[in-house]
Amino acid sequence: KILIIGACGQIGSELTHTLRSIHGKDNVIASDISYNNLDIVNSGIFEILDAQDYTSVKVCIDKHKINTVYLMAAMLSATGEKYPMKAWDLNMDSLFHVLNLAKEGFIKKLFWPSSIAVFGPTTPKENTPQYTIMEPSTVYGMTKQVGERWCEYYHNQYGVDVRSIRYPGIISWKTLPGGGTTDYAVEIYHKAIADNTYECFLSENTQLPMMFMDDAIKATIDIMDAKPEDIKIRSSYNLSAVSFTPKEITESIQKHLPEFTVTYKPDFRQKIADSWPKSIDDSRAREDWSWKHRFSLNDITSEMLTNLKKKEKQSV
Ligand code: VAH
Repeated sequence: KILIIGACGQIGSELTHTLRSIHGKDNVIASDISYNNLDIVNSGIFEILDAQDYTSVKVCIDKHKINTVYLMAAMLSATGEKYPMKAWDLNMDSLFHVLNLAKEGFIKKLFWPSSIAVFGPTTPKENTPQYTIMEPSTVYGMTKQVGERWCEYYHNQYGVDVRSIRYPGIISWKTLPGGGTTDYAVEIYHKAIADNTYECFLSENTQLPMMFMDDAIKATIDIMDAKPEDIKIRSSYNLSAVSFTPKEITESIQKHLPEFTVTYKPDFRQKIADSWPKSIDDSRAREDWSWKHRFSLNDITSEMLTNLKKKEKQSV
């Protein structure tokens, strides 16, 4: 059986739905620290679980006879800069607990997300390689960098089957993201529909690697379904789909909503975004486990506007 820790979050919620459709509803246990996504809470087996509490995680794994865990709970880049020690404790404690449970044989296969946040201001920004300088300047990025080292260590020393990908910014319409720097690329669609205008917290030429949620979910499932011998990188794989700026996403929205306008008011998240790459070389993921993305920026815009309009009609 599968346990998703952080199932109420932006990626965790869609991972829950997709894994349930593949493996059957009762074979996927959703868990989170609170009931903050009623769609998830009411759509199958749900457990309140504090990812920082080793005993609770172990009890949940025993109770539901779990053998695969997706650890999707974390404090993201922007919030992590407001609460550095909380971000460190949450992101690291939760990872150590599942790595140790895997080492002790209670978890057979583990997924842990890394991020392009592992890269920092001294990293080459264009087509960032799989192996390169990594001096992350956010606490979140530091937790991802050291988390990758621990994943590789637990694999090499104890044979733990942990797999990881460095997610770019993820764009989706079903669940709002929380506390990220790339969240502008989700908010902009909601505001385009609601107000036909958006005040963007990044400057217009801030190019960042991004991906539609369906691509991110497919990559997550593909890497977990791959044969162990095909996963040759046990720190974390670079992964990319598209890269664009707020200006470019605005232009793609204006193809559907010609009157849509954006103003730019960069805040503290500009410094975080400026420390990250503009584009990523994900050739190793493409070679090792046949990764390829599907959604272009225009596909993303069309999906987002269509589904958000539908969602808005249902909610009135
Ligand atoms: C964040 N969405 O903004 C996350 C992600 C690459 C960005 O890690 O913090």
